Amino acid sequence: MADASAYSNKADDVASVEMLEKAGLDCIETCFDRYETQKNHCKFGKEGTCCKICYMGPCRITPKSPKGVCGADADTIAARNFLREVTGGTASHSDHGRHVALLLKEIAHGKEVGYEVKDPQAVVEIAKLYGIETEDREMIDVLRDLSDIFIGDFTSQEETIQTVSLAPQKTRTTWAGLGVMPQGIDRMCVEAMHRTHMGVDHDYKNLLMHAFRQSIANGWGGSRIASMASDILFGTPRALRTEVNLGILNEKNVNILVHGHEPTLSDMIAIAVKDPEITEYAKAAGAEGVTVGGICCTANEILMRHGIPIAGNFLQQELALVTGAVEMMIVDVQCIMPSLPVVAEHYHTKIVGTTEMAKTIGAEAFDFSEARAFECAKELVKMAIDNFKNRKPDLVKIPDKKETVIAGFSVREIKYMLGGSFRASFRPLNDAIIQNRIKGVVGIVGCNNPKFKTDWYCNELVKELVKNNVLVVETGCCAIASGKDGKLTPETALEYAGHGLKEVCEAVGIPPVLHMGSCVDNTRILEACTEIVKEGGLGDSIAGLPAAGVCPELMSEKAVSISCYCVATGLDVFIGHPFHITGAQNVYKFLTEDVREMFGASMHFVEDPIEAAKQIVEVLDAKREKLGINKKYERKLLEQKDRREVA
Ligand code: SF4
Ligand code: MSK
Repeated sequence: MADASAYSNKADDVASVEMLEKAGLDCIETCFDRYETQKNHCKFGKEGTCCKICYMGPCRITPKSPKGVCGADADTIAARNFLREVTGGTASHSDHGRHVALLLKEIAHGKEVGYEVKDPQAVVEIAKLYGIETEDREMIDVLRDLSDIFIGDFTSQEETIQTVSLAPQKTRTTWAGLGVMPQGIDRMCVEAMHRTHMGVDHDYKNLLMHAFRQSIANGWGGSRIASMASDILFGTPRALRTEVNLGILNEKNVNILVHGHEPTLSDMIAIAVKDPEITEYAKAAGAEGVTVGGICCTANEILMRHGIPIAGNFLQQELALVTGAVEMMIVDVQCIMPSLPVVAEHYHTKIVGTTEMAKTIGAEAFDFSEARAFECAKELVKMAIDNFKNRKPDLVKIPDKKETVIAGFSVREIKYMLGGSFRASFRPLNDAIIQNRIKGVVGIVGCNNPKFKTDWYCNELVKELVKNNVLVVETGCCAIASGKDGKLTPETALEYAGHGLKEVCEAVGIPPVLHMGSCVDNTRILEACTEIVKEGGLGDSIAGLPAAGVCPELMSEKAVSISCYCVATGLDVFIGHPFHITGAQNVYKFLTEDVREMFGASMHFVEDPIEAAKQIVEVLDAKREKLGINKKYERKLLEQKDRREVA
């Protein structure tokens, strides 16, 4: 018999706990069980002092053997390992961006690709950022120039990538002075692999500076391109209301989950399920309809643009299958656990892989053709409906737990919410920060990790920050965590908010925690910071803003790259547990202290969320002090006239 109390230590939301109990009863092994068998982690791996990049090794650093066979010490080894992690993150985000950019390029060149531009206004707005002429030109011609720039940023050999020009001037001057302006994204990744090959770059500082340079090519390159190209293709998100958690699954419907990161197919699935033919097909199969839900960042992508509900975040991917009510899980790239087909086998769920480069043993491979995207999407939905008859009713249990969320906060939408359609701007936010109604802005991003009670760190931190009048912006699995915790609606979240933040959010009509998208969309946070700088009154660089980043439950290499580009941009980053660098004193000191001299920010590893909140508030206060705006906020009841000014 399952021990319920043991499971309640694993996750902060009751739906996950309920499914963990069911998994126990169904004899299903999940990542939570596997973590128990793996948790005595190898000391050398954890501390970053194991090297296996050549066949004289593997070498491990100990007090008795402080050097590898080649003579590399702990700092060289940990820095090389760290740079390779950053490379994994940069490559993943950027390859995602390349995929969408290539699709745009094909559209711009008149090819039949099964997609069209959903947001022509975004083409013009973004083209202007790059200085592309837009007056009296056809949108398609502008798009051709823009997509050439996007693709050029991947392949450029000697020129600095053009997307970096979207960063504030002072930030770019800092980078140029430090020699970390990135050339082509592909080159940055290849160079990292070369530098970390046996016998090349041995200076930990030189290696780590390349990690920052390459991460800039991610945040201010590949990821930024991914978000912009996706907005053009699939539409720039607008605020919308939907639901989150496993309770979005419907026992009477055919349930389809989309999981991964790339929106190309999932966006089409969201459209296909609305086709009346699909509804009829589902009814003929004995279901009342079709429910599409998302897991991880594919979920965030289609939530932001279609209001498709989210079933769960990273650590809920197996648990969603344990409901026994999922007919099909369609997976693309990143954060897909190879265990899914094994879990699915116990139920009736089909796991379908749709990407040639990402295959999982036991998953059905579906040949997704972008040129026939809509037909493919319909075909997949019909396959899921056909599987409805195989559902095992005695294995079905859907937790009765879901929360309402408001999401869709692109930068354009935030501007609109703050100022309305005629004077959309960040001015009201800047003023609220200057007046100390809002202490600052903190981005909480990233994953879940079974090393933590799922979502707990994020949820505690959010409450504490909001209480301290900090406006929180979120992406990725943390945004899903806050949604499950009821923090993405003004109604529930504002009860935790400090007076100043509450007043502003009430006047504007937004929650104090804004969902800005998937993990690749962290660049929307950089974009928002740039807008704040441009708006004026808060200094001339992102490093000077009362703003910071947090990655509570670091899991993926992408989060390591994200942390680097945030620090390089001047945002202090708080991480819930250390990177694999603790065995290398100089590397640790470089990332947590020395970089502050260069970028005006550093990394902080803080394992307790309340302590993290305290330190974050100190960082925000210090930045406010420097800006000369750290005056006490005097609370006064707002008259109608004042409310209009805030809004
Ligand atoms: Fe060992 Fe040096 Fe080879 Fe690494 S590069 S495995 S430290 S000999
Ligand atoms: S899905 S990278 S667990 S945020 Fe983007 Fe979530 Fe992290 Fe994957």
